[in-house]
Amino acid sequence: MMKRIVLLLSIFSLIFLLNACSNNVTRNTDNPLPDTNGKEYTFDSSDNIKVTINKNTSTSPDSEETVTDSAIRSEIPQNYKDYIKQLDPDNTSDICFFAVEDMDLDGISEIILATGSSGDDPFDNYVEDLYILTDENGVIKQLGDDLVSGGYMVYHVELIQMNGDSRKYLYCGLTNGVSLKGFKIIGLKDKKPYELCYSASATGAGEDKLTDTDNDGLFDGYIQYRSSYDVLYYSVIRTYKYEDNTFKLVQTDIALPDYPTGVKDVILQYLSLNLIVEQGTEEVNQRLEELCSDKNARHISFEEDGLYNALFNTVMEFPDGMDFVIDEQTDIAYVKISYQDESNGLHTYSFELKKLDGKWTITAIRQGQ
Ligand SMILES: [Ca+2]
Ligand SMILES: [Ca+2]
Repeated sequence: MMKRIVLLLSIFSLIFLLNACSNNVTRNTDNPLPDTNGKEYTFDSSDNIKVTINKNTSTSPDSEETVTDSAIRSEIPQNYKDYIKQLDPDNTSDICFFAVEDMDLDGISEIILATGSSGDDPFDNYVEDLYILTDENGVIKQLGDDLVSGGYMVYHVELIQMNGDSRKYLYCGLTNGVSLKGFKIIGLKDKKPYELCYSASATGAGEDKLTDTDNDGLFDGYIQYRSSYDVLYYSVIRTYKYEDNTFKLVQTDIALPDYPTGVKDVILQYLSLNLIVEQGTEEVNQRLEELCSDKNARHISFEEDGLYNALFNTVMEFPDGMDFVIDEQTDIAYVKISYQDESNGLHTYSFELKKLDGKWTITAIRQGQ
């Protein structure tokens, strides 16, 4: 009986430690990951004993779970603490994440340790160092470098699993502390950490989130919300899907403005959508077809032609935009545009437009004329 009480107390203290350190999902403050609905995460200790933690509640694991005394450690081994201390002697932060997990499924567990304060609120948390270590018969080694690097702060660390992939990955929530949330996912291959995915807007504004569409705790993709200058201030949602160990863009959705009335605005909207949209939704593709009926124009790569800056300057009414020469008649118009790319190369296009049912539509685009 006494042994059982000690065991239960140990389980509670381990749960408390892991919850307090890694991610307190019972707090409903802006959780960066979708609700995993009580999914149970398994931490595989170096003693090869499994301890299962129910993330959504602070109750003890089910009675039938395999738990032994040796696996229940309410403290992180001192030699791990000593090891990371000598990696960064000036770091006085507490350990905020600790897990033992065989990330790459090679049969050897890795030790994941982070210092700082990691929780759900991106603006209150800060991860200073993040390490993946190995412990082979007491010999501790670091795999790769400190995984906190790059321009954005890491505010959250968590072990995750992707759909159709039994390996474990390290999710790092990223923020600039103000207007941006993104993430990177770190995997392990041949004992080296690598970035499976990095998704955070370079503009400092945007929100990127992992998705778990069937809510089974395995992530199947991610979504990027963008509305800054990188997407010409349109509201854009890009959806990526995880397949064959890689993320693929499957859909771009845009909050479409009204159909433009003027000749110039039809061209500007067509060029803007053309630059922003890849894998558009049906609605977005339909708008593109309404704006331009010239099927051959689909093959023109305005992106390769360095259009973005000139288009941005034109839309924002800044200097160094595109030059327009417009010959507009009753229901037909001829427009020539020219602009310089960043290397001062000159580009020209000519457009023919027709007015059908009161709407201007581009009927032909010719390059270099
Ligand atoms: Ca391993
Ligand atoms: Ca899923």
